[in-house]
Amino acid sequence: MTDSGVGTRRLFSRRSFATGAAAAAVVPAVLGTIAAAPKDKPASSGGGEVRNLTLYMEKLPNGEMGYGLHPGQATIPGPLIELTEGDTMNIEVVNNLDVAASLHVHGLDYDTASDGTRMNDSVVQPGARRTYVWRTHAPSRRHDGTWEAGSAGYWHYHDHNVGTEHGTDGIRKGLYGPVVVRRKGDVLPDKTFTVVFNNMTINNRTAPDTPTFKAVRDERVEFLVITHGDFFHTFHVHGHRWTDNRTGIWQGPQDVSQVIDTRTTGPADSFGFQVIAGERVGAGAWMYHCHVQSHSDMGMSGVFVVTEADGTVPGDPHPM
Ligand SMILES: [Cu+2]
Repeated sequence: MTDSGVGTRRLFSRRSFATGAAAAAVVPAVLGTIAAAPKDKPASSGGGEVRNLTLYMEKLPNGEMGYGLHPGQATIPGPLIELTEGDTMNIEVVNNLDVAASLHVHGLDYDTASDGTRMNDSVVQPGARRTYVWRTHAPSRRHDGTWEAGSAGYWHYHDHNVGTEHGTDGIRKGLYGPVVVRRKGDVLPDKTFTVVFNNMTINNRTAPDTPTFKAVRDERVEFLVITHGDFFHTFHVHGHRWTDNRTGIWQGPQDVSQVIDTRTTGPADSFGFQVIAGERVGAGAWMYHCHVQSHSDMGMSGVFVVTEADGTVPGDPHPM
């Protein structure tokens, strides 16, 4: 008990100061209000808004690669792209890399021309730009009476061309990012944290350089977990649990979904959930990590810091 407590404290105290800015840099803001379509613009085929976005693919100083919303601001993971069912997103991708690269999304509707593969001539040459179109839809009844599910969910995008025709090197070097499609009426989080298990890293980093996620007690926090690479992992966060359904929010006594605090995840898998920071457990430094023991020991671990409203954490000698 004492040993683990001391270890956590030391990790937490150092990280609170040393990695605050870095942590913020790898958790880009949600794109809640991107170029909403004016009234004279064509409506989305899904009945929602048409939005336009520009993404820059760039090399980072250490040789990694990332997507960013502005030149020189690429991050790993790339920016969170948020849509509501029915929306269409036109994404102009500018390739500032020295290799051909692309944008491939999971879970949304797109034509083969927007699938990001060289097979369909859907890649962007160095110095060039290309617009990918993502569509989404709400649940609906088919003509035969069965239901077609909507696009709502926790998804992700990544390169599909660097290194191999599957983007293996691009993904390994950081060309990936989160997507969330919401259903109208969904409860919105106060903040979203993206955790990407990419081979033996979290967001291409290992402890103690993994992201520190910060929230104030009682804030509604959303985690979006994505896996890439060659291994299976188990996402676990201390002190918090969620429902294994689309949103992580329990729908009431009729909801038979399992309540969990760990979930196994494999390559290209993605899921998300919302929790109330510190609910029933209080403020504190709560670990999140892969629960495959050798993986956590190799650095697949980070800290979710829940502060009191005044920014302090009980027992912490160095309040933020
Ligand atoms: Cu793991």
